[in-house]
Amino acid sequence: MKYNHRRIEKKWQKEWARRGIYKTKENHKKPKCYVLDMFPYPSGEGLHVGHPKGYIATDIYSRFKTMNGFSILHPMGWDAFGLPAENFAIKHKVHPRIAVEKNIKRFKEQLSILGFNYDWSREINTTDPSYYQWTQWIFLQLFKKGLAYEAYEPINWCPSCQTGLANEDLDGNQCERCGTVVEKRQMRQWMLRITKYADRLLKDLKKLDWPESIKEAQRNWIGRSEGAEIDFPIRHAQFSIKVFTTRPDTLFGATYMVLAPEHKMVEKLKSQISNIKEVESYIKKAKSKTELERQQSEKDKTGVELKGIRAINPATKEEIPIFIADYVLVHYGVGAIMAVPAHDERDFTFAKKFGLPILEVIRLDSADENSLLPYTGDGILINSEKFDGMCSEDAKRAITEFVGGKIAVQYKLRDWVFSRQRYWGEPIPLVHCAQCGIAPIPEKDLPILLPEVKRYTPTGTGESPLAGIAKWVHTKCPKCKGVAERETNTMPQWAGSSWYYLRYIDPKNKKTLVDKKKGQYWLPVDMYVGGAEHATRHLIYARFWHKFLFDIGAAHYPEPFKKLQHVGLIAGEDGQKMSKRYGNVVNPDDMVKKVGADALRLYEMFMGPFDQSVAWNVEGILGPRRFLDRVWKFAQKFEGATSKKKYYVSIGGTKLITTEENTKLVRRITHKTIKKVGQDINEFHFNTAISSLMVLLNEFESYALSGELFRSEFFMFLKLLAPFAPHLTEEIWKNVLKNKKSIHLELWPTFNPKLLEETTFELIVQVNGKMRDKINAPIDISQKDAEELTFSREKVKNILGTNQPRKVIFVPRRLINIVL
Ligand code: ANZ
Ligand code: ZN
Repeated sequence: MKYNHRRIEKKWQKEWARRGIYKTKENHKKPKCYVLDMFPYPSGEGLHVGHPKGYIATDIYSRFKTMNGFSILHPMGWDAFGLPAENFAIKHKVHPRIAVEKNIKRFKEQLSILGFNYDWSREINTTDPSYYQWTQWIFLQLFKKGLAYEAYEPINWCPSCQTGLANEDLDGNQCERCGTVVEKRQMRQWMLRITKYADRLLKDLKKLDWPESIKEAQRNWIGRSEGAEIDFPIRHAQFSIKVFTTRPDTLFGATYMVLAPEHKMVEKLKSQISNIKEVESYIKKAKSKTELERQQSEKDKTGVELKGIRAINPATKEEIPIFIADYVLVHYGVGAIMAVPAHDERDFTFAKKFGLPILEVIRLDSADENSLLPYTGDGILINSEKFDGMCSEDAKRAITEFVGGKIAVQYKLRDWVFSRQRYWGEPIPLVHCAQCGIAPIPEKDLPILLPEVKRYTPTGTGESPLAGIAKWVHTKCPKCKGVAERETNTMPQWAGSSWYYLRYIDPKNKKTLVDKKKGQYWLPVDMYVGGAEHATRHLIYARFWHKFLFDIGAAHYPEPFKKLQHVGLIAGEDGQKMSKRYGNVVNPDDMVKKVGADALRLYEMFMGPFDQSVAWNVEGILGPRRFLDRVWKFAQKFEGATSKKKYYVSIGGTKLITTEENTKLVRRITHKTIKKVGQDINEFHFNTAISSLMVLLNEFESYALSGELFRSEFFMFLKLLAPFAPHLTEEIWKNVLKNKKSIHLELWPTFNPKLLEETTFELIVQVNGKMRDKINAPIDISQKDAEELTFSREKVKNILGTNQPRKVIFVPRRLINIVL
């Protein structure tokens, strides 16, 4: 019989679903393993072969864990609110709800043909009211704790998507969704106080088993700096201007001061600034630049002096000039700096351009006369009066104290701009009442349903389309029962994905977000797999929400995702990103039809190291397919073989001394493979796991083998292959080997450590010192047996021809050299 993947795969998928073998078994006595994929947003284009790579990995991993006796939670769902779904709907002129329904259906079909072990009874959809009811509930809790607040600061505005965006939604200065350069726009918005969690988000990274690169990205995004705030008095004035510095040890070298153009002191000192026209025109120009442009204007530093006013360096008591310059950002630190041109790159360039004094106060070695400026490292103080000779470390504290400054910590992380002026999102559950101000909707009235509308395209006025639905907007205030208006902004696409993994634990619970006992059992997620592009977006937001939910007792572990693995992309055959735009998309459905889901799964895991990107290769997939054909063919030898009957397997391979020896040898390799494949799956080294399975099959095929012994080795092999090729192995397991239970409910084979000890070695065969052959030989083989083995090899016979060896040199456990 031929290996007919179409027949086999459909059949088992149906059978598994009918028997519910992948339904989560929540046995609290067993160890648990929560395996999670970053859930997809169901785009209209469907899946290409790159998308399932991570899903194949979690499928293999969770099957492996199941076979190792764990209770497994391996769910799937849809992240369906937000801009991508809405932009798709607008482009194709269908209501987002309809588009999302249709796309989910298509995605689910595509996933189902790959034979995944998802427990679909736990499927969630972020746009389902029974789900977003709880997203709204979380918002209410944030609001009640003062962590959600209204603000009017200028925020990022995408003129194409026509909505406000968070810093995390940008790629540099562009909208991450559509690539348009964002503008700053002052508007009312809802913010979440993520900065309150900055320190914990940073500290707890230590607890996580994540790739170092992702932890580092989060550290940089949070951007903690320790330094000091120091007051610089203003000459002839009653007040001073505060600066934030990480280098108080350089204070004696502060030869001027720089304020952000937006700094409120400029307005306050206006009457004393003699060149106010020039100053104001500079401010106007600076405001039109994006933050990124301002930070990047590295080479050409611009600025204007505030003529007529001067500050006093609190250490030297000398008067110094004050500038405004756009390289100082208003929202970082306190929006003002002391400039130390001798020890800061930016200040150095600026001072050179404006001819300002450069005073060296730090040297690496106080004896070194010609150090190159700017020197930005720590060192020994000079030109700093009584602090001369002190090291930077000590001087930081001493000088801060000396001038009455205070230790301060700054973060780059900004509060999260949480409102969108778009239709397709969770309504924010608040009302605006003339009497009571902002009033939260009572929990019992959740969910606040997203109303059906005819027009859902953005208004462009800065208002959400919901603002146009008078019937929906006008409501009663829950506090005073008077007339009130609903909040019309919606939540960003990140809302639903910031807590979805919690809901899978208890998806149908109507009373609470997640039952406490269940939460305690399943949390944290043990293995989370997804793209690295989420490093400073989803993965920061979800950690923030999780910590908040933990604080209010709604989640049951301080961190959501204990271990994280990132997936390397699969590129098109041309090496470019796989996309309709480049016409290089490979469709998984076609591949499954052609070579089968098992071969596709195997290929994607075999292509290269899991976390690296690789290009698709049409030929490449045939290798794994041929491997499966060989497994199939080999299995046929067992047709009808019962456990009692002795039988003999040989594909005409080398007969190594005796059949018993052969079998022992193969048995040992099998146990080695058990160890290796287990380790590899645990570490997500799927490619090497597969290659050891391929090697093992080669061994099976190339030795004459016999007896009971071998039958159990082949069983083990199949179990090792089962997570990778679930359909083929199940077919052989049940229909060829006549087992009753599904192979996927079997226990993972254990290896016998004794068998791992080497009993053979690779005997190198040389003729006149040149390597000609390699033979697997028993470790204690005698010279006589080794010679016999060597001279019986075809290769060796051909080389020797009629020549008689002059001498044979044998090095035990190494080589045999035939000298002619
Ligand atoms: C004096 C000084 C001397 C500085 C020196 C550095 C080196 P991080 O590490 O990124 O926190 N700074 C402070 N506020 C700023 C703002 N709003 N815009 C631009 N730059 C600002 O950097 C902290 C340093 O960046 C601070 O320490 C300050 O310059 C500058 F040899 O103060 B420093
Ligand atoms: Zn946009």
